[in-house]
Amino acid sequence: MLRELEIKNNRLCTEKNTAIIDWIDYVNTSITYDEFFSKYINLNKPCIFKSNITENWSCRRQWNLDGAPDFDVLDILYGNCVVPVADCNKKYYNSQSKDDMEMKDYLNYWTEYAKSNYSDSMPLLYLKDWHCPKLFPNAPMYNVPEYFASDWLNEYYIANPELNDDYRFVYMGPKGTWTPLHADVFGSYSWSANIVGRKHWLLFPPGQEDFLRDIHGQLIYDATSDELNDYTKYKAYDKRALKYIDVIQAEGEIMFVPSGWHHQVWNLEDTISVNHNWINGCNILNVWHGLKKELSSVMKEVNDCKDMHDWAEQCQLILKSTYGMDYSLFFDFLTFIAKKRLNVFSNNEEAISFNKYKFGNNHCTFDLHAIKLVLIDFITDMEEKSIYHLICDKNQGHKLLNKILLLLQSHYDAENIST
Ligand SMILES: O=C(O)CCC(=O)C(=O)O
Ligand SMILES: [Fe+2]
Repeated sequence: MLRELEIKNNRLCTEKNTAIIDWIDYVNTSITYDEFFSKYINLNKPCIFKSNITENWSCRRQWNLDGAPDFDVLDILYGNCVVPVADCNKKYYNSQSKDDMEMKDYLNYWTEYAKSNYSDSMPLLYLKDWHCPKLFPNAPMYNVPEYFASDWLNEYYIANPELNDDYRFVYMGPKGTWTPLHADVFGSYSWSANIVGRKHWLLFPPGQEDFLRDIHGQLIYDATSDELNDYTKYKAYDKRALKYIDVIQAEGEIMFVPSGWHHQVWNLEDTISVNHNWINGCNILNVWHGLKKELSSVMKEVNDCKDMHDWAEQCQLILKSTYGMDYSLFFDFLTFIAKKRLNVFSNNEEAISFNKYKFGNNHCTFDLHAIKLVLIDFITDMEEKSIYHLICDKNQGHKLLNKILLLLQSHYDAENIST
């Protein structure tokens, strides 16, 4: 039985409140879907869900033995998997150096490291961005809470398994492992649930990261580093003016990280978390603006080769390899979500998420409205850059936009008649 998720207001609020907030709300499961959608997702404000939200997740019993990771169970379940592991003491560009490892070797390292009392002489290894839920689709270890169900990114990848990707991850690491300052991929949101242990978060409202850039515009790697006090390098840094949230997330709690908020995270003890990155109608414009900006800077970078016959294609290849997304993928993604929502009205189909939820008509209209706004600017940008025909075979961009416009118009007409 699918649970219907509906929102009251079907138009996107593009006027986000720009007041800088430096506190965080705690919410619990008595908040309705609509309330969470309008107060936190749409206004792009962080919050923490109290721990009862995860109390029925099977991984909270399976992976957790009296508040510590159950290494024997993890070894039995996942020992033979190859997992991505970062070395927290090795900086690689503005991130950590990463390698693959067998899970059993990682677990051996972890138990040895704990036995050594977290000795500085051993490496500090953090298993992160592991696509565990994709690898074990038939052994669901958690339920995606309804609040995070409007997740176009995972809806797209779960429905297209041939693409072999998604944004559902497990993180695990000993006390002291950490993630340097960053904002999430493509301007997505994230939610992160602690299955074992606690995390310390610093969250910076959008714009505050500019105080943490050096004179070349490069973001500092560690927001707590003394280097920030070097005025010749970090001219914009002003300790007293900087606004941020400093909070500890307890076991079982879920952190909602809004789009474009920079953050830095430490595991305060041996910790395991589940984390999704997600995109929906409230942040798709941010995602689009990020992609557009990135292509413009790629084009600028390789401007001296502009005479090459396949210059535009090469720019897309660079964009895909450095940013993880190019215009064709973005267009395919938008088309997929738009068609799912259009089919609700034209074919009486259901728009389903995580096999558990379906979106109500207002929600689908809201989604289509957001896609319309993006598509108009996307098509203009492609036409200006003379790449429309490269990305949109058979005029698909305009055709999709027309379908959306027709549907929305018929809706608004119906609304006006009934009011
Ligand atoms: O838990 C971590 O180490 C990083 C989590 C994170 O960056 C996120 O959830 O967006
Ligand atoms: Fe993140």
